[in-house]
Amino acid sequence: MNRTAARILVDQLVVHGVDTAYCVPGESYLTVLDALGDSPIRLVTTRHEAAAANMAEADGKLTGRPGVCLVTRAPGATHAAVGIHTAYQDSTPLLLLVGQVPRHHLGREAFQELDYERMFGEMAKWVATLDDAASVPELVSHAFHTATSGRPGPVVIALPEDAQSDEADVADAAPYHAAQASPAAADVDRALELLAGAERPLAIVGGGGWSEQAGRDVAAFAAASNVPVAASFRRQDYVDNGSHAYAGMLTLGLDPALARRVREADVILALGTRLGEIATQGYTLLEAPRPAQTLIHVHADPDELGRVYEADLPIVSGSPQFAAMLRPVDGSARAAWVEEARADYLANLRHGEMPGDLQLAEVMAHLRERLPDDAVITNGAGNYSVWAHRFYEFHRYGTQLAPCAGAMGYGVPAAVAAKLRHPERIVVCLAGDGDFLMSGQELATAVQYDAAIVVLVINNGMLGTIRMHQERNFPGRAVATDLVNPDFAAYARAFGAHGALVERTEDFAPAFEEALAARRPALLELRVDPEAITPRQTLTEIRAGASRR
Ligand SMILES: Cc1ncc(C[n+]2csc(CCOP(=O)(O)OP(=O)(O)O)c2C)c(N)n1
Ligand SMILES: [Mg+2]
Repeated sequence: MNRTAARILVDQLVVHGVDTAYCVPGESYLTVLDALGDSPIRLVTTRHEAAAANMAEADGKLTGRPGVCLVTRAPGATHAAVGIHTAYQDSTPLLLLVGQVPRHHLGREAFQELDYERMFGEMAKWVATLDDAASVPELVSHAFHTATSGRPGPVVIALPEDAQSDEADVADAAPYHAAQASPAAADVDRALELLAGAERPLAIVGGGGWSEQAGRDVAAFAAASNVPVAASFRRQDYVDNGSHAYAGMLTLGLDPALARRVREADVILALGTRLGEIATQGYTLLEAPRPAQTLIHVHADPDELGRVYEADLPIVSGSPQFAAMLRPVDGSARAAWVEEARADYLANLRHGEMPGDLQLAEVMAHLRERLPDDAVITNGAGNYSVWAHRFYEFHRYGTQLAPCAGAMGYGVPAAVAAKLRHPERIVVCLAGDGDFLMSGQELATAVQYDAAIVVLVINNGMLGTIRMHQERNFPGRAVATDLVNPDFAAYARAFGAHGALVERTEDFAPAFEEALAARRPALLELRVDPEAITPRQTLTEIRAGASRR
């Protein structure tokens, strides 16, 4: 039976298990939209393509399957690009479907034409153009396999307007199976031998393609073998933070004790992580290219091994596949090493007093106690996130949605996607005053689709992160970092959400309960003192320190 290419495409999405897609409609892909209209896929209309792409990215992080996003030609594609870049850096499976000019206009710089292969060439694993209706099952199957196999990442398919209505009689593809390498037994033996012989071993977990079981396997191995485990940047939910061997995360605002521990380690097992710029503090904790520590580097993508670091034992493997092969080794001689690492981590959870009536650390400590293990925490970029990362604890995989790529504007869309995926869970978005307004319009999407998220806008009246860097590098000179903000609670209420202002620490807990009880999207503006720029130092202290240099 003949079907249009658009219908075949949508049927393939269903075959591959897609149940939700995020879009901003456009006239360039009407035929595909129409085919979606009577498919079982829930199509979520967002208010900006960056948000649509970020929602798809977050969904990909949550499910391990490609999140799906549809946008129109160049204006939609360029808006969506930030989500594609995040998916690339965060190793998240994602499929972007983007409208394209009719084939006979290609190359004319027709209306809103862009060459997506060039545009997305550096931030997608694969960019393709739909040309032949009969090849659509193969094209889409290839896209799903590419997005999920090896190091996961984004794939882009361009949809020329005229090609969408071409017809063909072709069978559907079979559902995709992501392919991952497993380690050779001899390599696992050698890795365990190195770890058994170490005096001060350390595991660092991160990267894409993780699983809840991988977290359990690593935690069990680490506790039984006395190997402390650190999470890399924004991968804090990979291993239960309550487990005995968990030693903290390699993040911005890194705990100096953990930094010391990485430097002092004699054997490092890097599992899944690329050992990126943030996790290695600018490639210094492990010196590039030849670290002082013996390095076992396990990664799903052979191209990552030896790219920066010369590993003593490079192993091509998916993280769950490697974790499943771990067997306890005798680490009884180094019990103290693990206990110290754990004590340092717990000490770093304690906070001191910072200026202002609203102590962000206490808010985070409250959330740590109050929220169930399955609550999802999202954020974008900004110094406020340092509190969230440091003072919150994660116990289950899939509860932290935070862009490793560091893009502002991620938190609200990610929260909406999380709430639609897990309506029964509490979803809290943390956003800065700058960060929030890069995607605050998505409160409309939250209201429209009944996604009762709670957004905490941490308002310090500035782009605080950049101000901090200015005070360090150009003390006393704040350029372009002050913000005049709207009344955030009123803004939320204008969307039909619950909105309230919190100015003192003691008012937070009741305001948070009220926000949850509202059973609709809610926003709390947390007004904080701009002096409280990090949990360790005030703005004045940073300026004074820099002036003395
Ligand atoms: C899309 C994007 N634009 C710019 C930046 C650079 N940047 C990083 S943090 C930041 C300021 C964030 O301000 P705010 O959300 O108010 O958080 P604060 O640092 O004040 O806590 C900026 C501009 C970025 N990371 N992403
Ligand atoms: Mg701010």
